[in-house]
Amino acid sequence: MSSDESLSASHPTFPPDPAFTAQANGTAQMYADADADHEGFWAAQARERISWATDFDQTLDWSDAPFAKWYVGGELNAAYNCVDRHVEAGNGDRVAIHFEGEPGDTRTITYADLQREVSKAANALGALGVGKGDTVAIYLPMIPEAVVAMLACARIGAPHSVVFGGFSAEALNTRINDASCKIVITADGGYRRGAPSALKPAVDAALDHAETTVEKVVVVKRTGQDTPWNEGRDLWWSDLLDAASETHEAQPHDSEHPLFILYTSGTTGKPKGIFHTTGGYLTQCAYTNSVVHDVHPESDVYWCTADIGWVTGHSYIVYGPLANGATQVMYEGTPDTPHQGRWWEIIEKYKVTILYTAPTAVRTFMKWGHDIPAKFDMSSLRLLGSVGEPINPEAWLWYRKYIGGDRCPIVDTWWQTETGAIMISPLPGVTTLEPGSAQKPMPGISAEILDDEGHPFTEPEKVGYLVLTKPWPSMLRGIWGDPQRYKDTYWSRFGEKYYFAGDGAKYDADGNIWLLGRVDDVMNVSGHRLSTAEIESALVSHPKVAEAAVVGASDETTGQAVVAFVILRQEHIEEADEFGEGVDLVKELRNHVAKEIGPIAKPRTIMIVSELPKTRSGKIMRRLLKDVAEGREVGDVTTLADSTVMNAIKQGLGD
Ligand code: 6R9
Repeated sequence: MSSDESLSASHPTFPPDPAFTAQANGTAQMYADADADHEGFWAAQARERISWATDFDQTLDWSDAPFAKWYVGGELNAAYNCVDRHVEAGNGDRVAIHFEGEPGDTRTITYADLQREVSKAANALGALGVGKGDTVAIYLPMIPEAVVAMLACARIGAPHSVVFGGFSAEALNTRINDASCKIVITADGGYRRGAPSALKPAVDAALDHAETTVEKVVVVKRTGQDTPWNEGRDLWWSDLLDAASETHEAQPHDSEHPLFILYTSGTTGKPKGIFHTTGGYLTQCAYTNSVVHDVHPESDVYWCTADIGWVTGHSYIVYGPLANGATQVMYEGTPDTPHQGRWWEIIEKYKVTILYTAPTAVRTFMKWGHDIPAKFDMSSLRLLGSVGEPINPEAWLWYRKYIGGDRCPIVDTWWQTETGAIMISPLPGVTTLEPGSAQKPMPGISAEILDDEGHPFTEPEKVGYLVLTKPWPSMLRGIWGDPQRYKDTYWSRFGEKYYFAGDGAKYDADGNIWLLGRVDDVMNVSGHRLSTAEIESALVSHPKVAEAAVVGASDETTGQAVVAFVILRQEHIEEADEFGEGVDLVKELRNHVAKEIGPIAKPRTIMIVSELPKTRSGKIMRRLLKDVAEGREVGDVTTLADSTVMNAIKQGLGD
C-alpha cells in the first residue's frame, strides 16, 4: 500500500465555496489562456498589473538560455509601482502597513507616508553617493524601515542584499564581501522575546576587515540601547532622513536591471547570491499575490508572517502586496511574546483577513494547543496560506479547523528563492483543495516530474524529480558573480531543457503534485523510495506526536534505514517517562507508521526528543540529525537558530 492512498483516502477534500468563487481574483479561464499562449499570457499580466514608463517590445528573449530576459525594452521603477502610483490614484490615505512592535508600540503608515519616507531615504542614500548599480546591504529587524530601505534602493536602482537579522557577523561578512556592498543599513537592535537584542555589534564585527568595500553604516534607532559608534563611518538614519527632501523623482530602470540579491544555502558551504531583476519579478509577485492570496486591496488586511530577510518577505511583504496597493500587518517579534496567543490577538485587533505562514509555525501552535486561538475572535479571516516546506495533512486540517474556523480555503504554495514567486499552488475559489498537496502549477507555469533517467512520467504514486519546463518572469537571472554555478546547479542534472528544483515530487491519482522534500531527503530503503516528509506526516498523524523529523541513516542490510526524531505533545511527555523511557510508546509509533504507510516505512529507530534543530527560517536541519543517527560527530551548526539544540538532543539520548 502506498502512503498517500491511505492519506488521501482518509482525508476530505474541499471544493470551493461558491461565495468565495464569486469574488475570487483567480479564474479557471487563466489556465486555458496561459496554455493557449504562454508569452501572451505573461505579456498581459505585465501590462495589466504594472505601470511601465516605457512599454516592452519583446515578452521573452530566451536566445541565451538559461539566461532569460523578460519584457525586453521595457522600463519601470519598482518603488514607483509599489508606492507613488497608489498615491497618484487617490489612495494615499490607505494604510500600507499596520506595524506592531513586540513591546506593543504601533505605527500606522499610509501609502502617502510611505511615499514620503521612501523619497527621503532615496535622497539620503543619494547624498551618501549611492547610485544606480551600487549594492546596499540591509541588516534590520522586522520594522517598517526595512521596507523603506528596500524600496529606496529599488527607486535608485541600487540592488539590495537583505541579510536576515538573525545571521551572525561571519555570515554577514561573507555576504557583504560577495556583493561588494557600499553601504550597510542596520539598527541598534530589535525586540525579541521581550528584550532588546543588539544588531549593530554584528555589523561592526563583520566590517572589522581592512579590505571592506563598505563606506558608511546607517543605523536606525529602534531600541535606544547603548551602541558602539565608529565616528566618520556610522550615521543615524533619522539624522539623514530629517535632512532629506520629501520629494524624489523615480527614474525608470530597464526591465532587466538587477533589483536584489538574496543569499540562500546550497549543497556546498558557500551561500549562493540569487539575483532577481525588475520587470519580470514584480509582475509575477503582483500576479501571484492577487490570484493566490486573493488580495483585494480595498478591503483586505493581509498578513505574511515571514521575516523580510527571506524571499517570502521580499515577494509577499514588500513587492507583491505593495505593488497591488494592499493593506498589511507587520509584526516585529516572536509568536509567544508576551503570551502564546500573540498572533491571534493581532488578527483580532487588525481584523486580518488573509494569513500567510509556515507549516513549522502551524505545528508549533498545534503543540501549544487549540484552546489558545479559541480565546480570540478570528472571524475576519477568509484565506490561509502555507509556505516553506510540505504541510502534512494533519497540520493542514488543524490549521483549517482551529485557525480558519472550518471555512477558510488554504493555499499550500510551493516555490523557492530561485523562482522568486509562487509556482505551484491551488487557486482559491477555483481548485478543490487536497490537504497536504500543493496541487497544480499556476497558470503560466509548466512543471513536470522526471524519473532517474530524466524521462517525464504521470503515473500516480511514483516518486521522481520536480522540474520546471518553461522560463517564467520571476526566475532567478543567475548566481551573483558565478554564471557557471548557475548552469551547473539548476540546468545540468537533466540537461539544459529543465530547471531542476532539487525537490522530490509525485502525482496522486487525481494528478495533484505532492512535494516530498529536497531530493537528498528522499530515502531508499531496501530498494523502496520513501520520503522523509511522508513518514513525518504519518508520525504527526498520531495523536501523541507534536512534531517529527525523519532521516535516512545508512544501514548495512537495507541501504538506508528510517530514523525518526519525535517531539511528543505536552500531555504525553510524562506518560513516556513513566513507561521506562517511552519503550511502549516507541513500539506504538512504529506500528502506527506501518499502518499508515506500510511496514517498509516503519522507522528502525525512534528517538523521543524535546527539540529539533532548525535553521532560522524554520527548516529542520536533517543533515545534523543524520549525523546523530549514524553515530558521527555532529557537523557545522552555525546556521541553526539555536545552536545548543544539538547538545540537548545528544544529552537526551545519553550520548
Ligand atoms: C519560499 C521558500 C525553497 C525550498 C523548496 C522546497 C521547500 C517551499 C514548499 C516547500 C513543499 C511547499 N518548500 N515551499 N516544500 N511544499 N509549499 O521557502 O524558499 O527558502 O528558497 O526554500 O523549500 O524544498 O525547494 P526557500
